[in-house]
Order: sequence, then structure tokens, then C-alpha cells
Amino acid sequence: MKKNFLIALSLIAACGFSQTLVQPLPLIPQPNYIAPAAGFVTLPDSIVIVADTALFEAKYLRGYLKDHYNLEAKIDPRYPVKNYISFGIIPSNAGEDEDKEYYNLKVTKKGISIEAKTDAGLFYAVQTLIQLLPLKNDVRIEIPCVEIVDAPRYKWRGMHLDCSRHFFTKEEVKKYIDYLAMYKMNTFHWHLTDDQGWRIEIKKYPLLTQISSQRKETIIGKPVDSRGKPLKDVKYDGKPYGGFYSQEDIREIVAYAGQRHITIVPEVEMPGHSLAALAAYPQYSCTGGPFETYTTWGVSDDVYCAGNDSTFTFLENILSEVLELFPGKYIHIGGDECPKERWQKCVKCQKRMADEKLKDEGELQSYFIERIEKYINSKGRQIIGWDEILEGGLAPNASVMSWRGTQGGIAAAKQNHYVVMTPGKPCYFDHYQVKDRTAEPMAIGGFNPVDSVYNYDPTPKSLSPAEQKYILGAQGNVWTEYITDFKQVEYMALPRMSALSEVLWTKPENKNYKNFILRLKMHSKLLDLRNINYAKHVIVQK
Ligand code: TNX
Repeated sequence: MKKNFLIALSLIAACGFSQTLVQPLPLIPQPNYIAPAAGFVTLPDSIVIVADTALFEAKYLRGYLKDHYNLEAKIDPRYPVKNYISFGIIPSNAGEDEDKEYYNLKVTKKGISIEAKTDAGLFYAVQTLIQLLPLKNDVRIEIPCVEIVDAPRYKWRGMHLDCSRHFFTKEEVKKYIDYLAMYKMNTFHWHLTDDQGWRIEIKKYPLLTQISSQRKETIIGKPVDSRGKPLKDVKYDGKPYGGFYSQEDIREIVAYAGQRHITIVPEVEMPGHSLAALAAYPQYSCTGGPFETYTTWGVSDDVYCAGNDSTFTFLENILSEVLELFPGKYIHIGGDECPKERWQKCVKCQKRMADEKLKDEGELQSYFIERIEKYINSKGRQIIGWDEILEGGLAPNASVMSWRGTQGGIAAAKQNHYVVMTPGKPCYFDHYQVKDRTAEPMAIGGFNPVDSVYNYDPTPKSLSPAEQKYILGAQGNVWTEYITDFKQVEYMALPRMSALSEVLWTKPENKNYKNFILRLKMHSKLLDLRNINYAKHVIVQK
């Protein structure tokens, strides 16, 4: 099968891209091999999905056909003569994980057949099939005959959402997960804690939800001017703001994502970005407080005390509940932007540095992360952190998320550590999408247009082929200081997320920006059909 797949891929140059010039199929991300055939298959009002009745993918497709086209599909393991959509699992090559997400989708006049090595592959085939369905829901269902053979370029195809600065409901988070699913992404990085709010219920520490999940008000506009200088006359809205996910909510969301083959990587920030937690538990800071959950944007100087053993007990107790809730391999421990002023003046932190022979506060930060890593590794999991965890020495098994450019990722890969690329340029989807800032709602700054996302290559050329293997993939980040509601999340995420999905899924030789825009224009009708908001600059050209 693997051989067939390679042959199929090598055929792409010959026929797959005949589509580049003629009308392409409205698929995003572009599959790696497409063989268009003549004609269409028309689905009748009732159809059989040939599959085990317990298969989630079959039920998902049945639900979609019913909800959007009012088509009744019956799931049955027996084949009818025609009018079927069949699901089949084919043997996988043991030990080879590179094409576990492979699928083959054949649309013929007789029926539609899907084959994959795993349920994830079946799911991706369903996503492709859904994108081939008519873009109006009151018409006959005609699907173009085609064969698609497909598998992703990268293993980590991620999107992040900051639910600390602004809170999004359980239903909104599920919608966001639906968008990842639509684009065959498989990792949702859920930013759950920060200075401005703690959003995850921890049973052992109820004040985290009672106090840390709330802030008394929120700054209006920006705390700094365009050069980054603090503004004097800032105003606050005077409105209490808060929210959190109960453990029950989290279990529901994790299960929802899991069915869609999406792993959630929860982020619990440490040692910095922790003021909200310290507002409830000031004893784990250097000064003892008192503190309030941050009401402004930026980074608080008050961080967890690294000299106090009870800080680690507190964090390990929190993490033990987090590990129970999230079954994935990775736990994100933050590690970014930790001011060191408090540690410099803290007797306990300085004693720790002397006892552990640490030469500066950078090494104290490494001590902190390594200690947490030991705990997480002892539970059979791995840590991932922002690239600051490289400073002062990388914890032995840590993976790195490179956000301040790609240098951190390159350095980590050279040290044989796994890397997820998410450089501010172009992976920060909280930045503007067009040059003219007056044409968009206020954003944090920066400029990351859709084409810059599309043309991004996560694998740095400066790495050797062996080092390049450490690049797991990339991720788009949606930080929400200035994103107050979910419609705005959609606007910032789309269509940059559509572009990123193609970076992550489609092999570079099969990508083409002009062709992407043609497909995006058709695909935007699907977004309209589902009532999803998106930025229209590259779709509606003035
Ligand atoms: C930097 S990325 C941050 C976030 C902000 C973001 C705004 C990172 C690890 N830290 O705390 O929200 O910039 O773009």
C-alpha cells in the first residue's frame, strides 16, 4: 500500500495539477494527489453508509448529510448494489507512523468508497468529501467523480486559543475545534491560565475558580503607545469579568476533540504569567502579596517563587488534576516572559541559587522547568514550553514552541529536541491582516497577511535533514487581549487558518497561492453556509 501511495504521489506532477489552471475542486487543504474523472454522482434521497454502526466517522457523516441536506443515510455493514458510501480500514505497516493519517477517497458513479489505515484517516476523507458537497443546501447532491490519495506533511497541525485574556464558552470552544477538524488539523493548544484569568477548575484549590477566574475590570484600549511606552491616562471599564471551565466541561471538550482526532494540549503558565493564581494563593509568590488578577495587558512582575518548595507542591497538585483531565502526551508549561526582578530580591530564590550552584536567574528558571519536567515525566508525559525555556539550559526531554522567530526552534532541533514552529511572523493571528489598520477592528499590532501565512515553510533550510526531523509542525496562535467575542476570534483566525492548514498538510510541490485563492473563494461559501465569520480581504478584491 505504501508503495502504491508513493507511486500515486509521484504521479501528481503528471496529472494531479492539471487542476491548477482549470477550475480546481473547492478543497482546503489541497490534497496531495487528485485524479479527476469524468462526470458526477448524484446522491438519492436515501443512501447507505457501509460501516460498522458504532463507527464515529460514519455517524458524523450521517449527521452532516441530515443537518445540511436533509438526506437520510442508514449505517449498515452490508453493501447495497449502488448508492453507498463505504468505509474500510486497510492494514497499516507496523512501526511506520508517517502515513497513519493516509486516506483514499474514490467517488464513482456507482458509489463512494473511503479507505484508510486508521479512523483518523477515515475522518480526513469525510472532511474532504464534505468539501466536495454542493455549496447550497437546497439542491440535488452532485459530487464530482474523482480519486484522491492523501496524507499530511506534518504531524503537529495546530491552532491555539487564548481563553484567559477573554473567555469563550464551551460551545464556542467546540466550534473552534470544528474548524480545526474541517482543516484536518490535529492539535488544539488551549491557553488556560495567565495574569488576567485562570480558567480551569482545580478541585484541590477552589480559590482558583472563586478568585483567579475573575478580574474586577478591564483596561479600555491599549496600556502602551505605538512605541511600547506606557500611557499615563488609561481608562478601565469598571465591569467585572470572568469565567472558567468546570472539570465536567473540560472532559466534554476533550472527548469532543478526541472524536475528531484532535489532541488538546493544555497550557498552565509558569513561572511567569501567573498573577491570577497568586491573587488567590499569594503564599507562592516571592513577596506574599496581596495581589489582584491583572486588569491590564502585558506581563506582571509578580511570578511564582522558585525558592519555596511549597510552590512546587502547589503546581504539582494542580498538574496532577490537569493530567487526569487531558490524556495527550504533551502538557504545555508556558515558560515565556518571566520577569526576574522578584527573584533577584527574594532571599529564598537567592538561597536556592546558591544551594543548587545556579549562576543567574536564567538558570533558576531552568531549575524551575526541569523540576516540573521531572514530575510530568514521572507520570509518563512530556512538557512543551515557549522558547524561553532554552535560556539557562533546556530541560532534558522538553519540546520547544518557537515564537520569537525561528531561532529558538532551530537551536532546539540542533540539540535533538522536538520543535513546533509558531514564529510571531506569520503565525500570530492576533496581528492585522491588511496594511491599512483603519480597515480592520483594533488588533494588538503587527501585520500577518494571508499570503505570508500561506508561503511560510516551517522547516528551516539551515537544518540538516536529520535535524529537520525534529520539526513536528507548526501552529497559529490567537491571543485575545483585543479579541473580546467569538465572532472576532473567527475573523482573526479565518482565512489565515485555512492557509496554515495547507502549509501543514500539503507538500510544497503541490501548493500554489493563486490556486489557493481560487479554492478559497469557493470554500468561503461553505463558511457562509455554516454561518462562520471570516476576513474577506483576499476573497473580495476591491
Ligand atoms: C506574547 S507568545 C505572549 C502572549 C501575548 C502575545 C500577544 C507568548 C509566549 N507570550 O502572552 O498574548 O505576545 O501577541
